[in-house]
Amino acid sequence: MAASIHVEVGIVGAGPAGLMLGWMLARAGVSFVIVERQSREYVEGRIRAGVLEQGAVDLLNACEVGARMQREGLVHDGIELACDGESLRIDFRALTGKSVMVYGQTEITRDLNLAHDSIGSRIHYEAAQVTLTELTGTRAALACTVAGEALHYSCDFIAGCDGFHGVSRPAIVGVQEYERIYPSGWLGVLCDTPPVSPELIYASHARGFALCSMRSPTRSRYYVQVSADEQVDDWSDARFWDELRARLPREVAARLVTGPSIEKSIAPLRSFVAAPMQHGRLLLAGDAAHIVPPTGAKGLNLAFADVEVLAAALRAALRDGDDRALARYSETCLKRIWKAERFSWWFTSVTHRLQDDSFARQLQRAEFDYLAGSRAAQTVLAENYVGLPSHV
Ligand code: RFL
Ligand code: PHB
Repeated sequence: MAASIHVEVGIVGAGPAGLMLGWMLARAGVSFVIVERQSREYVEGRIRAGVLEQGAVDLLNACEVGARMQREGLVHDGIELACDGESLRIDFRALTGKSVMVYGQTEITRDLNLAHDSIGSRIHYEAAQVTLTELTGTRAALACTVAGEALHYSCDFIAGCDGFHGVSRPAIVGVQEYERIYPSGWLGVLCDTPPVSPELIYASHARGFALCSMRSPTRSRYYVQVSADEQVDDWSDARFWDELRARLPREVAARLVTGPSIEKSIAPLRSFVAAPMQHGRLLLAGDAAHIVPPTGAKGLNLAFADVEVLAAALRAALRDGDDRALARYSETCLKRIWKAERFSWWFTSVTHRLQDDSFARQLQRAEFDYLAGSRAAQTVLAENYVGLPSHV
């Protein structure tokens, strides 16, 4: 067996959580390795998040990986809600003094990978048979196979940043899982056409939810709620555009510019939390520990919030010999996570067609009317959407 190499932190997964954690550790002078199951091209091409909270924007800037986001990202001061053809603008800036940034996850992973390239970080893409062992020993072991070669690392800590389907969470002994699966998914289309509106539109309709989003002034991202067992192949572009138009206010539908889709996929809707997020020398971060339905645009933001806490805690443990923040890691993160779970669940329930009963639809109508007439209700939505401060 090949000799094992010592690194202070072994990171499993090169999604936004793993890449950002590695970058923060590098800046703190902590040695690390990242092992990723997929290829770099695959990870950078995965179309997912589009909206960053101020906290995530601040983190990218503070870590000096925000320059392109500052140039190319779109600052949004509000969103539009639509219900059965009526519209209501939620003005984040007026209600909270904050805004959000539209900047794709693909761009963030690209920026982070380029930053890692510039310092020669050790990242193994296409790593197979990733295993974590000796998690409660004096050193944990991280092993994998890359291009047929077996690699062994001994680590002071392992960060499980390997998403919902990774190997890290199952390694936590006595983990408790809280879950809600919705009977729906989001069918998403990416298209090189100008966005239908300068701000995002979240539309609740008797036929189901729809979202108009974007990546740039010339690239749009649209979603329609579909049933969980729907197949992408059954959705031609024409069928998608017809369904989207049917769910949008008439004047919005009339100005929608359509074009050939450049990506089309279905994402399931799920709420999930694993607790605790740590076991011995293993700590989970991001989607490995929690999933939210995408309605609140919280997943990537939560992943960054975890990583910010984790990087500081690892640094304190490894550099100052102070384990206290690390011992409280799960407890610290779960407070924020549960608030984001609550908001994402609420926003999903009031905008999606989840039950086929007229009572549920009338409640959604009442939520919309209440929001339209109450600044307090709008502030609740706005302060959650832009991101709660870390101490709340
Ligand atoms: P990721 O991105 O899933 O990365 C995990 C990485 O681990 C790798 N991996 C392994 N590596 C080694 N060994 C193994 N055994 C492994 N198993 C897995 C995977 O290949 C992968 O590269 O998790 P991470 O880093 O925690 O990041 C989380 C975010 O990706 C996710 O929360 C967001 O995309 C969620 N999300 C959104 N979040 C936002 O904050 N704002 C948004 O606007 C937003 N929109 C969205 C979204 C997610 C969506 N989908 C498709 C679920 C919109 C959609 C449609
Ligand atoms: C996106 O642009 O992909 C997006 C925007 C807002 C959401 C979810 C996804 O709530």
